[in-house]
Amino acid sequence: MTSRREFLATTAALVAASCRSRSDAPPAGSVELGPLESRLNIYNWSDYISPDVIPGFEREFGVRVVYDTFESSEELLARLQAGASGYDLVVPTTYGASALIETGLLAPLSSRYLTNLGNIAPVFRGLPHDPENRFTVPWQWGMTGIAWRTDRIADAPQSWSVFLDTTWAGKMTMLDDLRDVLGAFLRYRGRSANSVDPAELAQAGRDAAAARKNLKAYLSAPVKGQLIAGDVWLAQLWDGDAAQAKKEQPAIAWVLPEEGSTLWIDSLVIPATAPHPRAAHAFIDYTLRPEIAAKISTVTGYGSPNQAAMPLIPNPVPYPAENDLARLEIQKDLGRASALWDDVWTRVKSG
Ligand code: N2P
Repeated sequence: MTSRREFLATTAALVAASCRSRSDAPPAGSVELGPLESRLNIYNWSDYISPDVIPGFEREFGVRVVYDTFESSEELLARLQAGASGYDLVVPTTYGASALIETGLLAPLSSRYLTNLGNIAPVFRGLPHDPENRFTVPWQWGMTGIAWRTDRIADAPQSWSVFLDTTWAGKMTMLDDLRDVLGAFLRYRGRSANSVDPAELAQAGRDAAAARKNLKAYLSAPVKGQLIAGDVWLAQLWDGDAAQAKKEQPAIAWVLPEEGSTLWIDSLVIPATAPHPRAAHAFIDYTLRPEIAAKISTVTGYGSPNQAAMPLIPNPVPYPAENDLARLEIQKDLGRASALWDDVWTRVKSG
């Protein structure tokens, strides 16, 4: 069950954010940077951009872009925590951004180069992971739920317990993501997906281990091909990736389980060691243009935090309705308890 406290915490954060931004306080930093560099190195989640955006930016700005992708928050955080990565722009999710800010791994943004920042909807500003919008510009937002093949499974899955049921054993996958997998089983037991309680986590670990026996694999974005091919019938998946798969296989649907789940906002950030910070700002500002932001969300199937882009998107993801919000939590950085989560997850995976 979602407690009233959690509901209030999520909605209060969103409401506080929209109130704060109405004062239109200028973003904190406005340092002057050097001239535009001729290179830009981007590290983003896979399938998270419209393919014409990079060539469009390269042509207009005369900057050559190297674009690499990753599949999980852990992959991104490990890369950045290992030292100078050479990346100028990366896209952490909410809790990843908090962790990077707290460990001093990000450069503050300079608002003088971000002329299109005003296009970001008030509800996506001043969020708990970056209350003064000093380090992050929201890229896409989404939710974790269940994608399934309506032509193979008649009834929509309602609950995270579907992964504990043997009916579809061997035809199911969960995300290769500890926050999503353990988070789902915490929600299933009526707990917070941000729990740091050892007993609650141990239970989530036992549930995840039981579910693992029914899974074909842990697969994140790459599961789309298997859903389309019919090798997987039911997958824990993010809403936009499910929407992308549905474009190729209309029998794919996506649902938010009744016990609730997580809502996340992934942001563009600049690592403190970025070799090309001016080009990074130019790219952020380019993607904040309504027509570019609209192209991105049209292709990714994710929600756009860019309110000026919304009318240009054919089927924009509407902001979650109040009864959905009541079931959604924003993933928080777990601080020291991350080690506990890692431990539980390692045991689940090594089964
Ligand atoms: C897009 C990945 C979604 C990001 N393929 C999950 N935070």
